[in-house]
Amino acid sequence: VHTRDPSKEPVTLRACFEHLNKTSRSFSTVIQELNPEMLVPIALFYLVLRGLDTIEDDMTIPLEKKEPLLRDFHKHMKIEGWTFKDSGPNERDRDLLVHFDDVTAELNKVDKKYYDIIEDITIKMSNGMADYAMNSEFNSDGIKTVPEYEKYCHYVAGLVGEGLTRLFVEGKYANPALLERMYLAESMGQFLQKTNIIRDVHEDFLDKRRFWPKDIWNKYVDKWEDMFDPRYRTQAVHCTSEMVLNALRHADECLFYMAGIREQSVFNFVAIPQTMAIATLELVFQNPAIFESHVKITKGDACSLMTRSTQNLQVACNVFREYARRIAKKNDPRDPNYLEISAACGKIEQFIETLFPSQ
Ligand code: PS7
Ligand code: MN
Ligand code: MN
Ligand code: MN
Ligand code: MN
Ligand code: MN
Repeated sequence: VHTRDPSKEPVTLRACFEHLNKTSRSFSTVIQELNPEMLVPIALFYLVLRGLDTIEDDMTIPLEKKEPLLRDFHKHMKIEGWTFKDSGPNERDRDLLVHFDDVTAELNKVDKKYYDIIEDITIKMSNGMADYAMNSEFNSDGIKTVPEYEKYCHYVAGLVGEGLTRLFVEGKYANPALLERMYLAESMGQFLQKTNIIRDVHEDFLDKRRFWPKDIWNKYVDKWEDMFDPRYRTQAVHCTSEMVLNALRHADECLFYMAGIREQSVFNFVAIPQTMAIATLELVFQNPAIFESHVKITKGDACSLMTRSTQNLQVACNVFREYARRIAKKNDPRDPNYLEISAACGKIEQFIETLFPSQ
């Protein structure tokens, strides 16, 4: 459809797309399929936030350095030639920060109406990340309550949803009514972030990081380490059910949000990560493997989800319904969350029925 012509691009923009490919996550592909108007602003928005997240995730940067680095990131990204070379050697996207001058050079060319949105979200996210980094340092208990957990997800993902929505509306690719219902964009981000936090539980444990709120896991085990002890597998799986239940509650608002998208490439960009997320929730549900390894949906499933997320809302809804049914089928009456999971799956199906009545 829309194809870039790298030979006509400035070297710094070409470099930005190479950085995007090297981050090699699900997003880089869907971003590059975006329409020409949204392509560069959203690619740069991604690289800015990826750079910010690389600093947030880096446990080798002492907090007294990390805090100002995060809080001043919106100033750094304005400075032509700014780079950061002190990421830990094992940081996955270290190279992006070493060559961040490619990003700053291109950001300075972005239309002001888009730049201001990127800047505003960067300021809010970086301060939120800094607050949490400070808190986990001084309060070894980390995230305690569900509202605290959701506030963290707001900073690192809900705000991305807000920024993207403002960009889409500015470009006339989404219904402006979404601006008056920003909680829908928030749900889009929460759904992705919560799924990521559930799936990455073991990897984050090895990194000595915990995002699951104590008020949830402490109902099942006394100490966080017990979640990874094979003797407590049943409790850990039941705890996962409560986390999955909490995430599933966003599903209907995600579908409602997607109804507000007015252009195919933007629809694909928002829908693919969401269908991947519900498939991932189904994969982690009742699955003890998440406590010892990195689980991932298969290439085949990912492929079929891609196809089914790039048709229209009705097809995407069918994907949601299918996975909601699979979750309901796997649901175990011995699980303390059984009734609520069952109700949540039913609610998703009902919501889809109101959007697209059968017969
Ligand atoms: C600007 C496309 C579409 C309305 C880098 C996209 C980490 C789960 O933690 O690498 O490294 O394991 O898999 C994306 C809403 C955010 C939320 C967030 C910027 C959707 C930095 C993304 C993405 C809102 C904070 C995946 C939530 O990272 O995780 C652009 C609408 C970045 C979105 C982080 C995580 C994304 C995430 P990790 P990943
Ligand atoms: Mn992070
Ligand atoms: Mn990360
Ligand atoms: Mn993660
Ligand atoms: Mn991971
Ligand atoms: Mn990690």
